Amino acid sequence: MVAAALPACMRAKKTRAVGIPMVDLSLDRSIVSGLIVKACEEYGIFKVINHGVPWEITSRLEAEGVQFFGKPAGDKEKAGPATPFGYGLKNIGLNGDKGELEYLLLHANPFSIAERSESISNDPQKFTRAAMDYIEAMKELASEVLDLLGEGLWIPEKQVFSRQIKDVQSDSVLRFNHYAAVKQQGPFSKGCQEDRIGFGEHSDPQILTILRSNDVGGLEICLNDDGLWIPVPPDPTQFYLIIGDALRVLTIGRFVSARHRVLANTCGDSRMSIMYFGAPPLDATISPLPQFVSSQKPRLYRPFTWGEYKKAAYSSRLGDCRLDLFKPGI
Ligand code: GA4
Repeated sequence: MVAAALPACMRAKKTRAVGIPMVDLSLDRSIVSGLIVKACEEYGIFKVINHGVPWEITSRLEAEGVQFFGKPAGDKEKAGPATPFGYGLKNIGLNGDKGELEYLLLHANPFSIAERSESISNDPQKFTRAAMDYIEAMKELASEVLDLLGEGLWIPEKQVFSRQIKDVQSDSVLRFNHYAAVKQQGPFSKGCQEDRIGFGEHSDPQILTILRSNDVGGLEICLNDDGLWIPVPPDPTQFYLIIGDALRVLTIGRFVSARHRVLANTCGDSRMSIMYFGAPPLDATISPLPQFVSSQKPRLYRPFTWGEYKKAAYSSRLGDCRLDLFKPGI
């Protein structure tokens, strides 16, 4: 493939120092809603501080993740393979994508968590409690941010986004990613490799992602077609919110679904991140809200359900633009 045919981000290795927007959720509602709308339009990612999630909830789940990834390979494999849920090692999705990581992918439904916990932990009830408390906290945070977005966009029914992820049938997902540090060994080691792809470039298909990592970096976002990757500094005490494709479609492209990737360096420490992906129920229709459609901004895609979009995502490769499949006439 000629270099020019690749998306700009994949052609270039350069990075750019840009501050990711940071929003203090304890400020006045009208200020916060304006700030997050702007961040979603310009970046598709922002950090929240004063988020109200108790540290105890985050640290308990982090400890469960550390304990799981610290197990012998044979024990971890008992929780796999990830098809798509379960333990995965290097294989991402179902179509041959690879990354330098191991992960646990879980449906956020309480019954599913309780069932999976049996193969994940020696104390399944403790794991289930930690995961469910975290998921509840993430659902609350995501709903609050989505309501603020509804307000900032002056949508009459301000819970139009949040009710999708609050629905008992919501298809939300919890994910742990572990990028192990590879220590340099022996006299022939060639130093650190700084561009091993941990998780390749993609946008998240869901409505909203909440990401939290330990203090090891690696996450980068690509904003424009300028080929520059922007490092996202790790901050274990705060959360990054990332706009997914579904919210991009609902706002007819007013919000950007941030393309991101993770580099796994061979020097330094291991990175562990935990993501909550807030999704609608499988039968929910993803179609732009009427107030965003006009003759100047016609709808770009035919209406589709979250289930259809998820199926398209799982039939594609990581970096593919799955939305093209929903253009009228295709
Ligand atoms: C990206 C966001 C979430 O991690 C995820 C991923 C999923 C998987 O790893 O199983 C996908 C990927 C993600 C998008 C395209 C498809 C599906 C791997 C892949 C190649 C859980 C999700 O929902 O979509």
